Amino acid sequence: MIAAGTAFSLKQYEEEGYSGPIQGLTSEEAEDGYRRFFETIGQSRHACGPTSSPMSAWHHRHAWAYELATHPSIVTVMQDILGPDLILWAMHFWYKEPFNDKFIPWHQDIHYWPMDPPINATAWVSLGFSLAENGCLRVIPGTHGGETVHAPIGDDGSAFREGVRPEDVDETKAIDLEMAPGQIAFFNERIVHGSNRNGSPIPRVAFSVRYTTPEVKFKIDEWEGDKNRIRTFLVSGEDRRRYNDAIRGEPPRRQ
Ligand SMILES: O=C(O)CCC(=O)C(=O)O
Repeated sequence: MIAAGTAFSLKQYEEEGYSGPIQGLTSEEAEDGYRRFFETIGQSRHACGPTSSPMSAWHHRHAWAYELATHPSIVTVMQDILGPDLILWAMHFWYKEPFNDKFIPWHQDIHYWPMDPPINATAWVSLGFSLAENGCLRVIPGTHGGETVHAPIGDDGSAFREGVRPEDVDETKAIDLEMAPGQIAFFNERIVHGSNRNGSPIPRVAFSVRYTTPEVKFKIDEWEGDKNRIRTFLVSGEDRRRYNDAIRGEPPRRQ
């Protein structure tokens, strides 16, 4: 069931590793993002299907995506979580077309990232409807206490090669974060989360943005992922340390 967006709770975020959803975007803003998403992948929203378009770092080149990534509803909550000095470092669109058989395995984000120290808050923003039927985001509250071993999944349906081992996951505690357009959930770098297949005709269109603080250094040279996906943008406050000047990004200009 989709809950009405409530206020962000820092207490819940700290105790359970996540909070939300809140109603962060207006329905017009969500609709605009939804439309631009399909425009960018060159598909009609009414006849959409699989795409081979890359889904990361659109905020490096599209002003509308940068504006979504730095929406005041996101920045205000990030300031509550991380403090006044905020660095936006990643954005990824999570699209599941109708009847997409891929699932996102249970995982902790910090397992994949080159951050030292590992400090991150993610905003996961639903542009359309995210429902159990189309594979909404799922979290297991309270699993952010430490890092858990990740191992190969061994299932062609998994969107990631590795995830948390089944014996370390208590799925009975999982929560479906069903969301209406414009709703946002916030979670930290250690909470165990994932999502099921889209078994419905409803596309699932969402994006996540990742924020950190200037005290974090990206060990970009050691990272085996696509190095172009990580750029640091100072969104509020100051960066006195300048650890990541070599990968600083420039916000795109509106055309
Ligand atoms: O969208 C999903 O189903 C998974 C999202 C996710 O893993 C993330 O934002 O870290």
